[in-house]
Amino acid sequence: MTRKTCCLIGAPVDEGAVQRGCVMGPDAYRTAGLAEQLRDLGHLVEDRGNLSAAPRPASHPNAALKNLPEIAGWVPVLEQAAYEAAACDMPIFLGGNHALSAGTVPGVARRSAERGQPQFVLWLDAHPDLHTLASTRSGNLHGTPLRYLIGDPGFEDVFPPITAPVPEAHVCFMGLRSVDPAEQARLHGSGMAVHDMRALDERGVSAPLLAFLDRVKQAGGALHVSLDVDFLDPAIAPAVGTTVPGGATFREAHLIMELLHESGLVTSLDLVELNPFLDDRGRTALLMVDLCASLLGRKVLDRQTRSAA
Ligand code: 4U7
Ligand code: MN
Ligand code: MN
Ligand code: MN
Repeated sequence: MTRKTCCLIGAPVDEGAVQRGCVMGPDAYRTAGLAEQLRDLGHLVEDRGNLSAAPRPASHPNAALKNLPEIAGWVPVLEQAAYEAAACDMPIFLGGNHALSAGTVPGVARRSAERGQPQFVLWLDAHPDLHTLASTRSGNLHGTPLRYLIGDPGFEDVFPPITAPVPEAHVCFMGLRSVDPAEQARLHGSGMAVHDMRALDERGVSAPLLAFLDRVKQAGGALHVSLDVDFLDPAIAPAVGTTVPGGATFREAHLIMELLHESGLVTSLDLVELNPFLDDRGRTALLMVDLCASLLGRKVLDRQTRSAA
């Protein structure tokens, strides 16, 4: 197995979600043994500690928006940190709520653009997070990062202009099961690959994922994976503010990680939305660490042994 340098970057973004507590996410992953698991797999692990950001003055006519100055402060800090971390084989951003991807994805995409590599994004989530600042009804900014990172208008003067927007045709969603009307309107007729839970029920996870991975490979692309805890069924992953029933099972999620590992295409990863305050004896943190280990090469049997058996 190829040994990688994995860089852990804590992004304790708490503002922007329904419920406070994601601030504890990075430390919960550390407590759950993320670094140790990755080292056991033979990787080098550099824990770069946690980032912090001061709020920046920001305003917008949508009165529902919550914590706009806090997130406006986080986004450029995360973008720069992600750009720097992308020099590492495998930057792993430990959230923090999903608003952080408005910084991490543009940051890694800027690095990919410099390398001449097209950037792709796999969004594993119950939600598409495709609101603009104007369309969000809840005002929770963790529902907006994807819309910003594909370079759509509506974020001017709040978040920085994006150097390397991810083309919408390079985005793949898996696990959707809660989509607001404004998001549905943006998805309709877009070039984004949309695999909602129904599609996964009908086709399984492997065919849609392999089709997307093939496109990434053909393009010589870099692949960022953004894993929202609520992608998983709340019965196995209760530590999240936005539980939606009918999520991915333990095996569906692991199979995705195993296929991602085998593809060798993943270049960066967000682990987002873990709210340790809502966890049950650490089980969600442990499951997320387990999934991360599968993405980085843990398997029960190697291929040859499996097929010979
Ligand atoms: B997450 C929601 F209305 N769409 O805008 C909203 F359903 O990062 C949820 O995926 C957003 O957890 C969820 O508040 C954001 C809601
Ligand atoms: Mn999300
Ligand atoms: Mn979600
Ligand atoms: Mn959420």
